[in-house]
Amino acid sequence: MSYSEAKEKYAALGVDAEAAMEKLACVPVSLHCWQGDDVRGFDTDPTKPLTGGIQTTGNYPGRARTPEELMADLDQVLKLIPGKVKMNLHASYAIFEPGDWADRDKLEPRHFKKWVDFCKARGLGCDFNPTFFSHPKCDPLTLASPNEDTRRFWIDHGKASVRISQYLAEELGQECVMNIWTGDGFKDVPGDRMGPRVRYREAIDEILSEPFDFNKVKPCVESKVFGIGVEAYTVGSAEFALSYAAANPGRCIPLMDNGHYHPTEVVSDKIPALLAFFPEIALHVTRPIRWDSDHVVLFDDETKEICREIVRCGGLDGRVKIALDYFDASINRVSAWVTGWRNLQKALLFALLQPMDTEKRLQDEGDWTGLMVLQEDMKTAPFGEVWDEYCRRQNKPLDGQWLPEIKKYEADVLSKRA
Ligand code: RNT
Ligand code: ZN
Repeated sequence: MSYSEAKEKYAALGVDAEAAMEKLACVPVSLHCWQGDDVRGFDTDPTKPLTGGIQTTGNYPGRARTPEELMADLDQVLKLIPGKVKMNLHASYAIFEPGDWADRDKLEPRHFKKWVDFCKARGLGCDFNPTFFSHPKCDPLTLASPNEDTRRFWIDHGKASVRISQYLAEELGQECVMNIWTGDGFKDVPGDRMGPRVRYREAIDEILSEPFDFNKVKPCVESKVFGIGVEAYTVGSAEFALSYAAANPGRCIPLMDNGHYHPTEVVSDKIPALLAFFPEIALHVTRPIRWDSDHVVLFDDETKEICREIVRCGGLDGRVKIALDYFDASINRVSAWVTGWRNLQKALLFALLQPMDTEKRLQDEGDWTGLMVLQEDMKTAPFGEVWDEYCRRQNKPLDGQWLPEIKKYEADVLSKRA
């Protein structure tokens, strides 16, 4: 079947394939820098293990070890993915001139100047994340620590991050989503659950007292159910993060990572619930397997359902800030980036190609028979033809064409990294 035949088939169902492709091409999605180097960053000893309840597994050769290597890998990714890219940086990816190393509480916008140049040269916006993990000042808590000194250090890091986010937004002319996530929590049954949460709330209050323009910087708090080594209790639980955002309109928005809930909960269903109250929300799209496993995003049912809800709720016009968040060290890292990105684009395009007006009408009329049949029919509609056309129009390789490029890059570049 050709694209024009596919387009006709969709048109007969009341779906405009041209409009779907045009819409998707304008939706920014954040590409996480941390897939390229297993969440190591450049500001601490790369031989030390990750802390904060997150972990990468695998030792596939070719991890990026320097800013230059990471940027080269990102350029390889950018050649192979359609859609509108925004970078997503962690504070630990600061780039220091010789003799200008700064600890996280002393970071300055200038430490991200090279990233600004990178983004400007490629027309990208940039999101930002303070890094509250994998650092000697984790005691092991950060913002929720009972230790005044520890808390002060991490609050100052958060404030520095607000200033850096404002700088990124101003330099790049696009809003900067600044996400606060800490792995603060306990391995075993706590003796005090509220104390750490009150300290966390007060610490975020202090961080967000740093001046910023809410039109440019979108602070969020990301919740989590548990992490490795912090199985019993997480300070920034779902209720905590959501309540913080609800209590701070115009200052903070909620962020949901679909790897951070109990296995039978789905973020797809939470999106419309939150959008009934919050003007803006943010997402980390990942693939959980049984727990927060941060696997590469697939074109699977829940990814499709998440995208369907984003589209249905009008989230593509800025209300939903979409970011990828996974890290796989067991396969070619460039391919992990490309696979997850392309699958999210596919899921968004697939969502844009659903006859949502008809579905809504059938539901409101109580025609559940018709709705089920229509939804099942749509599963075999000629989606692949539209996807191929979308890639062609963006001058990006079709499925089946990009892996050879990555293999070549692996042979020429990645395999030479000892
Ligand atoms: C961890 C959170 C967090 C991190 C990144 C690196 O469980 O999902 O978003 O993955 O900040
Ligand atoms: Zn996340």
